[in-house]
Amino acid sequence: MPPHGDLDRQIAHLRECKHLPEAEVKGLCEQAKAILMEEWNVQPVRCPVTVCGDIHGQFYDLIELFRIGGESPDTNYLFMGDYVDRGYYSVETVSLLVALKVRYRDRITILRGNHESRQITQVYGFYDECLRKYGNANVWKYFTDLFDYLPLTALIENQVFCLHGGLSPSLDTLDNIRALDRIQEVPHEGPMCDLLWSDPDDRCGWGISPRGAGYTFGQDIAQQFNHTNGLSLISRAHQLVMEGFNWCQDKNVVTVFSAPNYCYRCGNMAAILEIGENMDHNFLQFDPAPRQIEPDTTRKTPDYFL
Ligand SMILES: [Mn+2]
Repeated sequence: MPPHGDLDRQIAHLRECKHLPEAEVKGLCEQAKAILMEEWNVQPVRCPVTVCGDIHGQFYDLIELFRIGGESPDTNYLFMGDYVDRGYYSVETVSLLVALKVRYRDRITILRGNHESRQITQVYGFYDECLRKYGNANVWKYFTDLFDYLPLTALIENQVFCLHGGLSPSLDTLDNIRALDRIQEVPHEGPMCDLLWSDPDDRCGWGISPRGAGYTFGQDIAQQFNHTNGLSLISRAHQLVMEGFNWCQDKNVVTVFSAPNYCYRCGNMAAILEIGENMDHNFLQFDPAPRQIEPDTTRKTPDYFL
């Protein structure tokens, strides 16, 4: 068998939206953990790279994303979190992204979103989906233990700062972020929480977030952060935007959202952001992939009981 035979077989299997056996998920997460623990809180990334926002278990739309943006590893990818919850295929989605990370570690960067959390996934679908597809919570535990190792942010060519949510009043510099101990569950408050939960806002300064976690930050905050750290742009995800991408704060911040027709009912387009050889920006928008009838998610019993 070729050196990556097992992994290539797993990736081919996952691409058909078939989940892996529990033992194979365990092995995959062990390999991924060894890779992610070598990565940084501010993971350096080279251009060209294609930056993607929320996926939320919409597996067939992830396949469409790869069709539009180029297959991995031919295209370099940076995913800004929220792989699980909401959609019907969190297991297959996160399994495929983690398998691609293990197979092509320098070609794909996967950051942590606020949904890559034990607590959140117990409320919004991933936990229930694992129980339904595996009959126990082991796979949920393998993945949520792995999520603690995901990098919090990435930095493309020292210019474009990428993260899931936004800025934190406790973090003025990239070095402040580099000093965080990230290997833990997402806390309810504090700098690590803010990076995964905050949103840009039309008002100046810091504001209370309606989400109940993180903050809102104004253009003045983003401008100061970019100036202090020599950045040209903050690229983030986390918010539904109807065109799939949205410039705000005088182009100091861009939101990228990559789940078309979010939750199968929001009617939005998705987008990805290509950053080229010369750090040029190009957005690719896409509509939902055609899909078969979705499974009945009210069913809580494992498949093999049927
Ligand atoms: Mn989010």
